[in-house]
Parts: sequence; structure tokens; C-alpha cells
Amino acid sequence: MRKKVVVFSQIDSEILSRLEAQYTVVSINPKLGDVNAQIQAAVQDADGMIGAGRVLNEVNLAAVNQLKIISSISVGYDNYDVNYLNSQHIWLANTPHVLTETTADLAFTLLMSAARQVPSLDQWTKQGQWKRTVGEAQFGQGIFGKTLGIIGLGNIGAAIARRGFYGFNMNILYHNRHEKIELAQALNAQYRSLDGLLQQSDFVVVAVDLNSDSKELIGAKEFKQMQKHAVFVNIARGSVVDEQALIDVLKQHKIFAAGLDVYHKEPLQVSELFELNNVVTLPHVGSATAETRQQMAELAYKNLVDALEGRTPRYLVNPDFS
Ligand code: 8YV
Repeated sequence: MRKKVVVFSQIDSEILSRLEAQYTVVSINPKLGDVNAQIQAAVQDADGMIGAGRVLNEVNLAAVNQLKIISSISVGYDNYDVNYLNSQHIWLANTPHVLTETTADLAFTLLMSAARQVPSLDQWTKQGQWKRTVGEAQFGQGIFGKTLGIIGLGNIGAAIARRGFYGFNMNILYHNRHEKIELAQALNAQYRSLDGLLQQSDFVVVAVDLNSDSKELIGAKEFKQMQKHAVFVNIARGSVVDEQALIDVLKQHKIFAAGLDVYHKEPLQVSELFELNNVVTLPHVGSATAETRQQMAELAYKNLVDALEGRTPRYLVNPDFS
């Protein structure tokens, strides 16, 4: 009996073809209406799932009988109810490492774009506003040799630190749930309390996983600690930041600018952020290069097939259902 796989988001067509050759594949199609209803129906006799960017929990997975693995095409897994998956002995696999450098590149893209007002000055120039030598209104913030504060020194946070230290001769500070002494020494990074990092950094980059400790970690009180010339970057998850508090400090010019790739609600189609010229807003493109997304899909495919063929996948979030 062919095993059944539910594909719950768009995936690489070549990988979809491979899956269809091996398994019975049901693809969830938002154009057919209620996605959760489609998932609830499809998972009843499913053995595996693959995709990204969708909440999977005890509601839309209530009818599972033989589901063995959910293979996420992402490194973040905050959209999955891991406790429920553990209770049902369902493996959750993810795709770490392959997207680290691409996402760190994007973090620096946002840092530099926000620091030098690239999007707003690009529009200003194209609108014919450049009539004389630029003045203070077009000035940006220097980056070379400045202080970069990284909140979350995981793989992506460390890659961002490397870019700052080796590429821009920056002084690196970090805040993490636990000090990472050896890694910090290699990166010439110094540990700071969250308030200390916010007070001392010229650039603050959020690179934490979203979990119960990091939800709304950065709010009005934290923004108040930042320097008026400081730039704030979030490439983690929108819910790590109180979005309204950020909008307020940007409106009041209490910080210089922000660069964002993630938001409370995604896709983001309407927001006060869109009215501001001191924030760069990107559509969750941290890992969005063809090469990296292909590598993520390949890794997720291998995690899925390993589990369905009786092998232990390499990248499990919950290897022993704990
Ligand atoms: C994913 C990401 O592409 O991997 C993650 O956790 O945030 C991105 O790189 C995105 O989550 C897919 O929806």
C-alpha cells in the first residue's frame, strides 16, 4: 500500500514530481476554499506532511491516525504545536544551516538600507527631488567601526556577527538566554544584558527563535533604552516585537530607522508602517534565493522520505517526542 503524503504549501515542482512517483500525494490548494478543512480531511490517512508557513495544531490535525512526520521547509517551527505532536508521537523535522548565510545576508541588507535611507532616497531621486547637493535630511548613519548588538546568538545571529566583525570592523555585543563563551570569543563578541545591549548598540538586530521567552521581548520599555541614532532590524519573527510600540518610536523619531522582514500578521497588506519613510519593509525574504530555497526543499524532502522509509531523519525538532 502506497504511503500518503500531504503537501501543505507550494513546493519545488521537481520535488513534487519525485513525491508523486513514490507516494500518493494530496496537495492543499487555497483556491479550493477553507485550507484548515482541507488539511483536516487530508491528514486522516496520511503518513507524512511537507510544506511551510502554515499553523498545524491539535485542531487541524485532530483526525490523524498514522501520521509519522511533518517535514517543515523552514528552520523556524513556532507555527507548529510541538507539544501536541509529541503527544501523538509525530516527528517534526526542519531545515537548519542551509539558510543561515542567506538570511544573515538579508539582515545586513536591511541594516545598511535602513542606516543609509536607501529605499526613501531611491524614491526621492526618482521623483526628481534631487535639485542640489544633499543636506542633513538625506544623511544616514555610519556602519564601519560602530557597535552591533545581536539579540539571539544562534547560527544566524553568529553569521550576522561575522559580517559585522570581519566585514565592517564592528564592535559586537550579544544577548542570549545563555552566554556562549567560546563562540563569543571566536566572534570577538561581548555578552550584555538586554538593556545593556539596547543602550550601547548603534545597530540592534533581532535573530532569536520565537518561543515563550522571546514573545514580545522588545516593547516600548526596550525601545526607550535605544539611542536616537540607532537602527533596529528584525529578521526573526514579528511576534518577538511589539509592532505598535515600534511604529510609535519610528513616528516620534526616537530611533533613526528600522529594517523589517517579519511581522505580527503575514502577508502584511495594510499597516501604519507603510506610511513611514524611516522603515524598510521586506516580505519575509530572509531565505528567499532560488539556491537556498532549493536546498531547503531538498533537505525537507530527505527528512520526509527518511521517516517514511523507516530511517531517522537528520534534523528533528523533537527526536524523542519531548
Ligand atoms: C522560511 C523562515 O522560508 O525558515 C524559516 O524559519 O522564516 C523562512 O526562511 C519561511 O518560514 C517559509 O514560510
